[in-house]
Amino acid sequence: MMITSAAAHRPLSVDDLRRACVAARFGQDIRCFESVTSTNAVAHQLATEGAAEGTVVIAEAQSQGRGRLGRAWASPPYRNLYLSLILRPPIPVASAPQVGLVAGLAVAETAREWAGAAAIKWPNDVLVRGRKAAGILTEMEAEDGRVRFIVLGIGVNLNSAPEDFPPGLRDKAISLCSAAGTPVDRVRFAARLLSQLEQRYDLFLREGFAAIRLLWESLSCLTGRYVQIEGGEEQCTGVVSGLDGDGALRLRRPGGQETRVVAGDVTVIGGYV
Ligand code: BT5
Repeated sequence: MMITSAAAHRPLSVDDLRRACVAARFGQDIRCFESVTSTNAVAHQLATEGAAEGTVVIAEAQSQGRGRLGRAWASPPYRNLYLSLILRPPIPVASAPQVGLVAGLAVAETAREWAGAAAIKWPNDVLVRGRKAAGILTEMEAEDGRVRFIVLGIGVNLNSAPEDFPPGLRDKAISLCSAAGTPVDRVRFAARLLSQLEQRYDLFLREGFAAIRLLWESLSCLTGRYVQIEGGEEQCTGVVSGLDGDGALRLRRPGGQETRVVAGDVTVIGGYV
């Protein structure tokens, strides 16, 4: 795909994003900022004030971009996509993690349009050539056992060069531009992502997680891999056999028994070669 680097470095604007956006609901209301602490923090505030499902917050830079468990998300300015989407799914709290998996599928599918080899690493990282190109942070507010709203925070490395990342991340992170060898038009990417997110989210609401599971598994880079799980309830190793009906990771332990993992960080033993 030939994209001029002028398009890749065009500043993000609400007008351009709205014009490019073909999703029916996601992105109809877009708030675009030069710099914020975290797009998730801004979206959370808007959701608390009653912002509608589909409202999107985008920033050129984040001073406190965050990952899971208080980790930081490196957010160099003007190169990438830092986006938060407000969702109000009519689902019980226990099903909320599935929304993160739905998002991981949509991000990976969109990334594949630019960098063919993108894969999903449970729960919802997107990797290209074994390096992380995108991460997702799902933050939820609940009421009476039901989801009140979810803020879906998505960071995608689109045009970062290796030197834009902190030194400790340079051998772990990658941008789609580095992978594909051509700059990524950020407006086009954001519009495609919102459209894909809406399509997969609607499928999930209509038909349940079963409709997502096989699509997700077809893009998983973990199935059949020997992995170590850290955090969550226990630390363990085993071979990934797939995704359970509710989105938990199924693991065959060295003794042969099957375990379900509902939370934690996965490391592939021996890497991705
Ligand atoms: C995530 O957390 O991967 C979720 C990242 C979500 C970021 C988005 S940006 C828009 C929205 N607003 C926010 O404030 N956050 C969301 P986790 O699985 O905990 O991974 C974090 C780890 O990924 C870090 O500890 C680093 O090792 C690595 N990392 C940090 N920045 C990265 C980057 N830009 N690219 C690749 N890896 C990165």
